[in-house]
Amino acid sequence: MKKYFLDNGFVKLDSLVSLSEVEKIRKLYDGLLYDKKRTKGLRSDLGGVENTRNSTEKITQIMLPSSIEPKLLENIAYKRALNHTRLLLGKDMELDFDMLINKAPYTNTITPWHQDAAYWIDMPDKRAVSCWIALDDVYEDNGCMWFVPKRDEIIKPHSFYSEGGALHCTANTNEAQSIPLNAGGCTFHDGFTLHFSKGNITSNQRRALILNFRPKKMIELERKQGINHTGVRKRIILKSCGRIEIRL
Ligand SMILES: O=C(O)CCC(=O)C(=O)O
Repeated sequence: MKKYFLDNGFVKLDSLVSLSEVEKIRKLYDGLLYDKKRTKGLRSDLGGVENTRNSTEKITQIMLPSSIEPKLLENIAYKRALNHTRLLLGKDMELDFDMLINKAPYTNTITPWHQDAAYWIDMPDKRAVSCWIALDDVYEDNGCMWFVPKRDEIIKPHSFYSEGGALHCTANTNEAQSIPLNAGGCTFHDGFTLHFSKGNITSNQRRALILNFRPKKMIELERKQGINHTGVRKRIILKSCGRIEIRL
């Protein structure tokens, strides 16, 4: 797994947790998904503000769900994802933040091609792992993850795909691979890996819990700069290379 991850920038694990653990997460997850009050300030639509205005969320993102529902942290998924991450990138890796991303039924809204590092501040130690855990069976038609096997550690110029929504970049995606998973399976990807998902054209939710890990020292550095991943877009810096950096 480690060699595959280091060579390609992503790797899949067919089963991170059992269905009974998935069921426990789903209960807490749905409690947050359907509660706009408790999630206020941490919730947005990656499909863009246009959807929020119409009150139909297409891609619901809830940052730091475990800060509202600490029981999530007790789930074995967090421990197992951390253990795998440490095997992939080192013993100093820690949980930086978690988030929920849900694609509601028939919303058919893509998560555009992007690299996660485009959302983050530039850090001297660039190691990072996102563990994307499927809480439903996922496949192309409901929005499973796609990855382009990685060749380098360059961040491409990113811009907003839709007003107030997700970032995107243009890239050669000829070699992209879709990664269907059963509920309880997961993928791990690093901050430079290009990824995307199609819209959900099915009658069910596509629920994912995402755990982001980075070196302990880099988390301390972020916090010193006031970055705690609440999703509040505090500052937008246009870098000379054209890259947009959004502090989340
Ligand atoms: O769930 C999705 O559609 C996108 C997830 C993603 O971009 C991420 O986990 O970095």
